[in-house]
Amino acid sequence: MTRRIPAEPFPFVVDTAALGLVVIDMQRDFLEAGGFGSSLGNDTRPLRAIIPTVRRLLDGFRVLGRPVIHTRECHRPDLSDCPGAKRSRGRPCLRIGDLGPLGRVLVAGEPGSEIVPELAPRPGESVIDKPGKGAFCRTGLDDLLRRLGVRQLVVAGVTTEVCVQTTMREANDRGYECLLAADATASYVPGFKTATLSMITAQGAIVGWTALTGTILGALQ
Ligand code: C5J
Repeated sequence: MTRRIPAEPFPFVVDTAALGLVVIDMQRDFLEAGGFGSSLGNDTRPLRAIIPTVRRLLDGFRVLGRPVIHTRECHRPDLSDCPGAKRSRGRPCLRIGDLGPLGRVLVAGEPGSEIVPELAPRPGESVIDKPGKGAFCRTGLDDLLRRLGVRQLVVAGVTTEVCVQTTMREANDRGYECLLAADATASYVPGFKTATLSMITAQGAIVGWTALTGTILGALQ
């Protein structure tokens, strides 16, 4: 069934049988004090503020019965998938792999790498662990989406200008169409979010579309 979702820069025409939801990195390491994000000096509150909206989007897709995919940015315990250039970047008080209040920073299986409890994946939902910022880089996401018959993505999560935008650009290059839920994504730096939404929709949706969660769910019902 085809639906028309009012969106920027123009309506997103969706084939509901080809639609999936991708929720990027809503992990304790990014959303809680003591995690990776706060170790880089960030205030985590803007990220925590979107939890109820992401939950609304998740619940909407669950009711629709469309595929839900969660991603987590994390590394193997031996850090063999973490380039030195990534580990050494910035001046964090904790580096990737160091032991912090949420366990080892950005390491799979540690408490900090888990998705916050309010948004915990349900049985049947896919979870993609990714070593990079983009969810297609060294993961099985492309294969998974093809298996599921998904060609159009609603995207949510954090942070807008890093992992969300990188994933949307990767998806775009692979032929997927992406609609970003503008109130279900956040950045530690609010100005970066605003700029990213503009970049995505510029030049006739060069990366994708944006719309509010209520608008998306309203059009899909
Ligand atoms: C960052 C992410 N910001 N999930 N990761 O390092 O955006």
